[in-house]
Amino acid sequence: MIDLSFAKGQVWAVMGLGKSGLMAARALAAAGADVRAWDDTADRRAAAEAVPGVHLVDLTADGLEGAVALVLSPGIPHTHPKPHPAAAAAKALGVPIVGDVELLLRALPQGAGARRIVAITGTNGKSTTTALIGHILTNAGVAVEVGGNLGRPALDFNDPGPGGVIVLELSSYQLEITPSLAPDVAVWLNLSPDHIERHGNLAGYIAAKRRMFTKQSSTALAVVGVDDAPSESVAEDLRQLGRRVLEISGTWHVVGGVYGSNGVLVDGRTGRPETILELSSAPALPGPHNAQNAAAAYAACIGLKIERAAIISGIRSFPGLAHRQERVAEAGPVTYVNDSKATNADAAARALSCY
Ligand code: UMA
Repeated sequence: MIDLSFAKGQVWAVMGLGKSGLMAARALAAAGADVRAWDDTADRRAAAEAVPGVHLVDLTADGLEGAVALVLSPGIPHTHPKPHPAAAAAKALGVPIVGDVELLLRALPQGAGARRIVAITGTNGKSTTTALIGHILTNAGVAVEVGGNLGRPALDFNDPGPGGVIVLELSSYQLEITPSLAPDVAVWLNLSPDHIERHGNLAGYIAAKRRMFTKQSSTALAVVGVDDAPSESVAEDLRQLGRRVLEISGTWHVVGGVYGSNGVLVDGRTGRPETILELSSAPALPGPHNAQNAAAAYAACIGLKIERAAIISGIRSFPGLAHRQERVAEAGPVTYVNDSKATNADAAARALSCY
């Protein structure tokens, strides 16, 4: 669990007691904060009641007075389709709304010995790319913590220590409530319409995702997939701002970038494209969308100065994710594949296109 001792003696409010909220309440209470927590579901409140130092207070009424911030679970709306009553109350009182990842970032040491942050977003492929980067780094002997939207809440991490890396999958919901985010390597995979009900329209969804880059320094690296028009605009805008951009693709040759094309992963950064590996040697990464994921992971790890040989061996030995292109059985000529982690039609289409 992350040490949140900066919050000792302060009043913090936590709305939503699912995976991320319950962990936030636990971590704040363990640090000696006065934690006021609430969930609209009685079962979830009961789970929190057992945690020493966590007080159940209805945050939709007057429980927010004096709170440093409201830690809102990512699945709870604060703008569209309409703000949850606790979020509306926080806005009325001027109490900032943050997410659990914000608490993680505030807890980590800054300056010399700062932990390196790799953040991954995009409509599809985030979980695979996050897990793949984590696997490559572990394989290369780097101390690493992996999670976020992938499933393991950020405050469940252990501090990887100086030189360690934190790899975070971030959804548009999380990006909206993580104002301190300034990743050393930011990975943007792709963009297609999703979660429109939560962001009002496509522009709102894109704006939430773009928060990935808002506070990145000019020395940090932005890895951007350019296989769709909105993502190409992101790369162009970042270049105009003077940011370090490394373009990636799963389908076509990107001049100066990293790409998977015709079954091979190619590093074209020097202008003289070099073949990195045959993608068939990475059995857990079939199809063009996984070529993009492999290109993104390669580019991110190059940005972290990992040896190329270690990256290649990590891509090859990646075991894949459960429920994502997972071969579960073969019966005669029929192979059964579990891809139930696909959360939208586009993701399911990408998976089917491999066969
Ligand atoms: N709740 C209320 N009132 C409401 C709505 C919800 O009290 O009006 C309560 C529920 O009763 C529940 C809690 O809030 O107890 C749920 O909060 P949550 O939906 O934020 O879920 P968590 O369990 O905290 O899981 C969250 C992420 N969920 C969402 O973003 C919806 C998980 O991503 C993430 O793995 C987890 O934190 C750990 O970081 C899941 C997801 O579906 C996988 N993400 C979306 C996606 O990938 O498309 C964005």
